[in-house]
Amino acid sequence: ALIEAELGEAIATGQIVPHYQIKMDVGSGRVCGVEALARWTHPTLGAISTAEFTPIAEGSGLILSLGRSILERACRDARSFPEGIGVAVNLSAIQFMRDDVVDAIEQVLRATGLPAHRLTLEVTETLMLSESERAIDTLTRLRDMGVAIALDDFGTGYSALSYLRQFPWDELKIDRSFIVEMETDARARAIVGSITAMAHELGIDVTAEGVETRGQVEALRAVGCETLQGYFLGRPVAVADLPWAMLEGV
Ligand code: G
Ligand code: G
Ligand code: MN
Ligand code: NA
Repeated sequence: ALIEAELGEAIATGQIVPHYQIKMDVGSGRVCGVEALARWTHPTLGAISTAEFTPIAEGSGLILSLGRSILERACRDARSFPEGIGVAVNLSAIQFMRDDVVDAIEQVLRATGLPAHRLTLEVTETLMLSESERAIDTLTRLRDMGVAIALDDFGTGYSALSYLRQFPWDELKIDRSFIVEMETDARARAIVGSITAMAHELGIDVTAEGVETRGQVEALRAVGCETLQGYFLGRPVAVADLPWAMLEGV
């Protein structure tokens, strides 16, 4: 109850800001992008879990101002990132289904001066469950603007292969639940390898999420997955703490 009451003010006063988790290119060991993840530091309660307040934001409509604030800050921060490094921002289905979503994103890009090609929007397949034609139309307009579109949490939910056929995703993010089993389960390795091969065949980049061990890095390298994200590479950190140097020995 406290959270709900304070969420609006927290958004307005900048208590909730994006932190960033790096993504690494497995071939070169270089940072190749970052994902923005909302973090709330409450003045007296300290850190409040994103998994806790995001559903409340979605249930109360505050997700619109929260989403806008995170997107704006992420685009502004990204202007100071090294050449070629873009930022990925999660877009909730509620934000996405607004009539003005394309205009709103265009406006943020204009206001912050971030070139569209340095922004990736991460969406989940829940968008496609209802009104999929409208969803595809919106995704197409965003992509035509130059924004990259990633399908997040792939492998959870229904993951109908038709989603891969219906839209030219730029990136597919394989859910952590598959990655965590890769060292011990040949079936998980086969699934991740097959998803990766299929995505590449379709011209889609693949990111493995939730990489926590060196063994997982090796297993992902072996199946040809080129981009890794997870605690093994780095936890989400404040913008000032982002490590841009090449990751040694990964
Ligand atoms: O980073 P973390 O585990 O705390 O995130 C929990 C969930 O909240 C994840 O599903 C993540 O995608 C989502 N999330 C984090 N930041 C944002 C955001 O800025 N916007 C939206 N819509 N979801 C976010
Ligand atoms: O839903 P989405 O994929 O956007 O959310 C990513 C979530 O996963 C964030 O909450 C982020 O903090 C979390 N995360 C990132 N890397 C790891 C990891 O290596 N292990 C675990 N358990 N969670 C991770
Ligand atoms: Mn995500
Ligand atoms: Na994800």
